[in-house]
Amino acid sequence: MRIEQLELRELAMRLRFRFETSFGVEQDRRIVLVTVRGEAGEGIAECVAGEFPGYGYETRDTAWGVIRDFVAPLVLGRDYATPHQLVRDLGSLRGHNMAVAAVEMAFWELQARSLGVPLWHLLGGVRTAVPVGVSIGIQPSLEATVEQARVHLDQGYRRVKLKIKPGWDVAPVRAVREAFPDADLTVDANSAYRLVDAPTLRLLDAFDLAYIEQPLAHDDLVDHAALQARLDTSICLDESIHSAEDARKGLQIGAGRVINVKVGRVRGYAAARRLHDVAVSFGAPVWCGGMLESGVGRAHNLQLSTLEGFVLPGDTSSASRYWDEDIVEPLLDAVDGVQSVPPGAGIGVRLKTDLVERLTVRAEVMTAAKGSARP
Ligand code: OSB
Ligand code: MG
Repeated sequence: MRIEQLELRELAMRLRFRFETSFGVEQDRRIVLVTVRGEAGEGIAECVAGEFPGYGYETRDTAWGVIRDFVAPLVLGRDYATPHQLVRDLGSLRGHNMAVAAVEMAFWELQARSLGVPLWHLLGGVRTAVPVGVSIGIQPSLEATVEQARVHLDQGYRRVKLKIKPGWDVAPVRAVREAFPDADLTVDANSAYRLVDAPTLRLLDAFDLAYIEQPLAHDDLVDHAALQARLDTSICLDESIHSAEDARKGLQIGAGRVINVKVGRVRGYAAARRLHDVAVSFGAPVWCGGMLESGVGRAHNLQLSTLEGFVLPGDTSSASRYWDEDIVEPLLDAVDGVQSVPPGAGIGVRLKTDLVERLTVRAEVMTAAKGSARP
């Protein structure tokens, strides 16, 4: 399939809640959508690079520039039989995984649509319903934290993840655990601790957490292994894992026992699938993380979550939790903590084009040179 056109679009959207983590606060989001067009139609994906380089180094602007200046010239006018050929062509670009992933994911969507099948068929998924949890930002008080946990557990969510940071860790976890003795509870530090904080993190062992997500540095595996040896609770790696090879190394040295997979962070579906296979071979459970995506990104996350090894609830909670009005139909809302994978071809959702037009603050289209026959 020849790639005729790439379109970049930036949308301004406002979350229904203020989301505070150890690395910052967000509510006004800028969503970057990437559309890949060919003779057979189009495929779409969301680039998950943030507004601010607090989770990873990429931002919407670095991703935009990398796609326009480096990815587009490599893929426009090329004829790919499979997404793997496109991945190979982008192998010369170092880093910028979220930028590369967005184009790769849009091409998978295009391919699935042109074949008339859901994308998960091409990935080798095994389920059509995905259990999901929620990620709850740092709240102004313990009472508010317990209340947020209550609201979401009442809605049927299968797991509650609390964001923590130094000074906001044992107390909120104790409060929520006391209120909900049987809840599936986890925490996410987004790299806010150092190995010297091990005594504090060990206090969390008392609360029967399913895992502690990314306690140490974003680029570390070695100290995580030292910490894991001192904890009963499993460590789940997020920021530190950028590839299947990272996962192999992390699991091999015992840096954690669980992995949060985000397609954007690891450079696309081909890499996410390999990472998943590595984790399964180690007997390590994985789950699908979220990046406060619009319906486009979350529809993609659901496709990935259908793979066999995704045995823990993911962060793909309801559209109506994030947005007053999401940009896709059908609306991806969880029922009793389970998201059904929409049955349609590709990612199974359609853009609300009028709404997308209204939310757009920037757009750029790149087209293959006419008649350029590139193999
Ligand atoms: O660490 O998983 C994370 C959001 C933005 C950046 C990083 C993370 C998160 C979340 C929210 O935890 C997950 C979601 O609801 O999309
Ligand atoms: Mg995380």
